[in-house]
Amino acid sequence: MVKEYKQHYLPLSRAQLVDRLQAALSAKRFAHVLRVEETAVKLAKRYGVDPEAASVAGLCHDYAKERSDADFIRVIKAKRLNPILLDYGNAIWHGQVGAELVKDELGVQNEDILNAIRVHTTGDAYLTPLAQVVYMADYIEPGRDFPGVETARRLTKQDLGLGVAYQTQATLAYLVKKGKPVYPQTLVTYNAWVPKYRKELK
Ligand code: DGI
Ligand code: FE
Ligand code: FE
Repeated sequence: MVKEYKQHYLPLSRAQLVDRLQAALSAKRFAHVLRVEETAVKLAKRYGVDPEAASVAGLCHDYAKERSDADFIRVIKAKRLNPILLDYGNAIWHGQVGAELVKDELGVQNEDILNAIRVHTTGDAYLTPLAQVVYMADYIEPGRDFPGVETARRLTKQDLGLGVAYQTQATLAYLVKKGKPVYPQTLVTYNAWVPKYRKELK
């Protein structure tokens, strides 16, 4: 576990950051965020990523999840983010737009951390090792229970990129099955990661 931060990724101690998250989130989501942090730190140590960056990104990844649609729409317009975001909703906004709230309200400046938060739901063609760690920690944290989660945990331990490919394939299949709108970046992630790992995913 990361107890106190030695690096200044944000102007808060870990304890202060945890308090801010507790105030911003339901008890259930707050507990999820703590489990994602723990899982992200473990994966970070395994894969040579800075555990403090993994801690900050894991804690902050769902910071904005309970914000109103009006808050997100205001940020999309004020910061002139990609207007196609307006065709989506909270599922996409809490990461892509939520990263802006993490920067402005929590004071996180590190671009790798902000980007890992931005892409934690959709992925991207290129994902830094930290972004891969957060994407996978969110999916396999010990509170997750869905068909395939054990496979996801095993593959992620074996090869981080293979875990990314597994989650990306499963998420796209789920969205298609449910007839949900696919954010273009989610398709970009699929094309970049899934064919490359096709043989190991069988
Ligand atoms: O915020 P969490 O629930 O912890 O996890 P998350 O940020 O990975 O969100 C997962 C949800 O987001 C899951 O229900 C699938 C959905 N999602 C992922 N990609 C897309 C998407 N929803 C839509 N509509 N379009 C996408 O491209
Ligand atoms: Fe999320
Ligand atoms: Fe999450």
